[in-house]
Amino acid sequence: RPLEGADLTVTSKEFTEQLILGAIMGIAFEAAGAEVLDRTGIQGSVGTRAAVENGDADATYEYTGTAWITYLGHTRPIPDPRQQWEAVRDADVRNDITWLPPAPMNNTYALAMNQANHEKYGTNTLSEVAELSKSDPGAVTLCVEGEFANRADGLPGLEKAYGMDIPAGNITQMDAGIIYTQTAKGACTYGEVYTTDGRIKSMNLVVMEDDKKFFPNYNAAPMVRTATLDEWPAIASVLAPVTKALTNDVARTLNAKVDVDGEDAHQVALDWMVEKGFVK
Ligand code: PBE
Repeated sequence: RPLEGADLTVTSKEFTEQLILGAIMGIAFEAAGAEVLDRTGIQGSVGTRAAVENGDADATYEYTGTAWITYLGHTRPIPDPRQQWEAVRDADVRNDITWLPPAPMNNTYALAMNQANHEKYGTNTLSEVAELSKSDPGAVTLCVEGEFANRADGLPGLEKAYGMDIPAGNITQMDAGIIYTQTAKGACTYGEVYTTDGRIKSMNLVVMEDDKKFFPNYNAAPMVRTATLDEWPAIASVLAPVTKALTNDVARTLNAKVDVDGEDAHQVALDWMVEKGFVK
């Protein structure tokens, strides 16, 4: 077993998809013979990144666009997903972080609304939301997370890119999970959602098209400490087939098992790893 003798710590952010991806990574390492310490579930992107930078963790599944804009400080996304990943990989060398090849899955931010509001306001694109914010300022109320409210690839950048001007009083901050129920209820006209979240479908929400391509690609990819990878290069070949299997459909299905059906994230990850033959 290629990772026999390795002690590896995996981390993730606190939301469902991240808990599942962190569990998948840990299970892959264990199946290859490593001892794994689970430090998944860290609050927020910045704290999770810090854990990998300072050695509290060896590896995580991170999103390319998140690194490019939020960690590496760039303002313009690179439209091609592969080139976006390459640019992140190249830029992070100086931080002693190595990016392994990305998954097909792309979990981007979006604004979504319930069916009744969709019929009432008829918006289908973010440009139309921007128009509505000018013609009927009271109509555009938002339910968002604190992180989205403050990230350059979140609300501040979105407002600038689309020329939206949303009064602070129209914006309510809440935890990611609560946004879906509040949006479905119509407590806010638009909720900030993740496009691979299982609740978009189960709650019948309508996702606004990012017609100006403001949001970057957010392909999930292993972000690993270079020192760890130098010691255990087999990490790359252990993760490669697993990462390749992570499509948007897989992410949505696994996320829904947790957020819609109430299953446990680690169990969902393990079941999938067994089903796919990554764990015997
Ligand atoms: N995302 C969507 C966020 C949350 C989910 C990938 C843009 C992130 O974790 O960076």
